[in-house]
Amino acid sequence: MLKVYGRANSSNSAKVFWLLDELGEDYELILTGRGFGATDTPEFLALNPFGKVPVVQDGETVVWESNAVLRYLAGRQPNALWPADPAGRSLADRWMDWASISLTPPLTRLRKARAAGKAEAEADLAAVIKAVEALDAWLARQPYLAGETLSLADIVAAPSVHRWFRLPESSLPLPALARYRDRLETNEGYCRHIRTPL
Ligand SMILES: N[C@@H](CCC(=O)N[C@@H](CS)C(=O)NCC(=O)O)C(=O)O
Repeated sequence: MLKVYGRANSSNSAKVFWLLDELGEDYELILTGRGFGATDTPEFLALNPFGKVPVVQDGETVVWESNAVLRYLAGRQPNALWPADPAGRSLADRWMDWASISLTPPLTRLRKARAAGKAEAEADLAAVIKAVEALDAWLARQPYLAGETLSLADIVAAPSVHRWFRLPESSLPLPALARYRDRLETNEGYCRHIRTPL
């Protein structure tokens, strides 16, 4: 059986748990990471030299880096979450990469700085607002990031969308993004793995 090393309150692990639910895949969860199993042991570092979760072990194959894990898992069976046609796949890939590069890092830095009472990282707020405005504009055209149905792109963006709506600045009028969040909240996996633990 597939083994997943991770923890529920890790956004990158949560993406993997959600996808596995969407795919209806059983897996063995090995609770790992802050507060759970150590990531600095020789055994874990042999799986992921960077000592981070999530990691997926599928027989002889070990995959780390959450978006690579999502692509690996979605690629094992045909499914609409990561379309097979190059154009559809590229659209999902584009938004996965964009969310991981342009949305999540400034939001993470901002949240950490605020939690530590540091004002200087407020510079990241401008980048976050630019990113959520871009999301709002895109989502005014279609219900999900890569089209009419949920895809890996939504799974990657969802933790940051959820966290955006917990910031005071989320009172900014971004109606398409708010409708998107409401749409995600109708998904059982989102509620279970993203909204509840993060
Ligand atoms: N880019 C990596 C980041 C992985 C990462 O930073 N994981 C965090 C949890 S979200 C972690 O392992 N933190 C240390 C720990 O839990 O011990 C990915 O997407 O998988």
